[in-house]
Amino acid sequence: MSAARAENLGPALLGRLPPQIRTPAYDRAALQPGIAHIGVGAFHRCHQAEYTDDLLASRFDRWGLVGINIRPPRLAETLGRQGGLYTRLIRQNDEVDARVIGSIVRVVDSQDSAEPALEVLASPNIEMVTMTVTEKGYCHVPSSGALDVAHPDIVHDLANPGAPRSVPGILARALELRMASRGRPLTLLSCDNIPANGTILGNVVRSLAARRSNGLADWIAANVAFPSAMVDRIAPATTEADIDTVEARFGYRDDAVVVGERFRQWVIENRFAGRVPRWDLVGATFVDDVTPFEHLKMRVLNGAQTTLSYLGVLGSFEHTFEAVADLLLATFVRRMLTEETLPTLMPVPGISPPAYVEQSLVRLANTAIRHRNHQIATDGSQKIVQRLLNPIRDRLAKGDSIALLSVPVAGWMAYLIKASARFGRAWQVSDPFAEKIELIADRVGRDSKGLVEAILAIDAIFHPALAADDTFRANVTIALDGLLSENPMVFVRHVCSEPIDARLKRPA
Ligand code: CS2
Repeated sequence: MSAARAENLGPALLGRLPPQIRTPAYDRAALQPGIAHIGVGAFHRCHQAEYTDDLLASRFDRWGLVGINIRPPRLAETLGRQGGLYTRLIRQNDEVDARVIGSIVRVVDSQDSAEPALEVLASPNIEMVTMTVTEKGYCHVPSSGALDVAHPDIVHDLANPGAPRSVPGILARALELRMASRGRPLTLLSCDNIPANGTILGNVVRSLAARRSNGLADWIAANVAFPSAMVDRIAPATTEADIDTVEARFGYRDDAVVVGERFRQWVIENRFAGRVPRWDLVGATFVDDVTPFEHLKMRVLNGAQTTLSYLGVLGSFEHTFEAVADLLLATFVRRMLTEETLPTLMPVPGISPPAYVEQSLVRLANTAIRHRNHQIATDGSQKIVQRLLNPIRDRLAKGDSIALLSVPVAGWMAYLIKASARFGRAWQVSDPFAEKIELIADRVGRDSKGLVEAILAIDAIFHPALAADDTFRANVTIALDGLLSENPMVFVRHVCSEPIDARLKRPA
């Protein structure tokens, strides 16, 4: 026998929620769709949708959100049942702050065909399209930023431009429909952690448009903006336990709960086409150049997360907060960021980088944010360029040491190698290059030099000039050897007490 199910969150429940739960402070019935968002996952619900909710509360305008999911999970029914409402929990160690967000007007599922997505994106009332489609959603070559024309979805979309599957294909088709209907200008705003995300998004969409002979490329040049943006808030995938927490604490059921930390940041390049939601009035910053903010965030916060995820899995830690609570891993990450990453950063208006490092480490230590190392380790091939390899290239150009930054690069390799059959399938992985690395591991076996040589030859990830750099190869080889050893943490301890390149320089 199961207990009676608690009432589901929905408009009818809004007036009866416990008083500590903040609810939308505007007339939701008057809300009109103005923004479309692709990829309504935990991060979007915790970030852009909250900023938009703030904006609607402070200055009601035409900026309701229509969510589009083109990949699993299906969400239209779950959120539809709740009238678009969901609970956003901020959790900071013991503190819990609950708020119901109302900015999402509706969600459409477009996993089986692009039609529902295209209908929304081409509709005249949409003037802003934001997206969180993960790094690999852009179908670009990570090392160059160019459209990956060999990507199966892009091959498909080039042959079937009217029925696209990829994000670039869907956007190009939507713009074509808008051109045909003489639609309004549109801003396409990437909110993913890829370098110069607006530039890459512009590249991949324009590359497809340039292959059409109907003037689409010219129409895009005159009517579409692709600003870059830096987004930040740690918001892991929602778990059953999060849903249960809401039910236990507040007495209602919400199948679309999201949990995030208190910190949030959104820096957007001031380059728009048409009208813009004034997110700058509610905490976002509009700037001329996002680059310094982006480097700071991806190299420090994301770089630390990625490092802790690989070293964390290798050291048997389940979540980030557990990995960073380990004195050895915390020492390693702090030293890596301070000694090697910080000197690669450009001045960031209003932010002290050393203070940002400390603040990031405190954020990662938040015990109420249960961010699984395996979640962060996912798709590492799409993340290491901006988080680790770009700062490494900057340092190599100046002849600076890369002993510490090479360790998480080898960590990514070790993570995939240890998941291969030849190495005993230590865990399950998800990365577009997992299969390639499994083949390499099977062929090469336990020979770190051979493994590094073969993996660095993957030029979609490693720029050929970087792959050919002797210092880089030597550092990564030593690190991989240590991380594949019986006790990888002994190796990390060793690196902390004696940087790898000190050993490289020592006479044999
Ligand atoms: C994480 C990010 O999964 C990951 O790759 O590093 O989702 C990270 O939590 C966000 O970028 C924080 O803003």
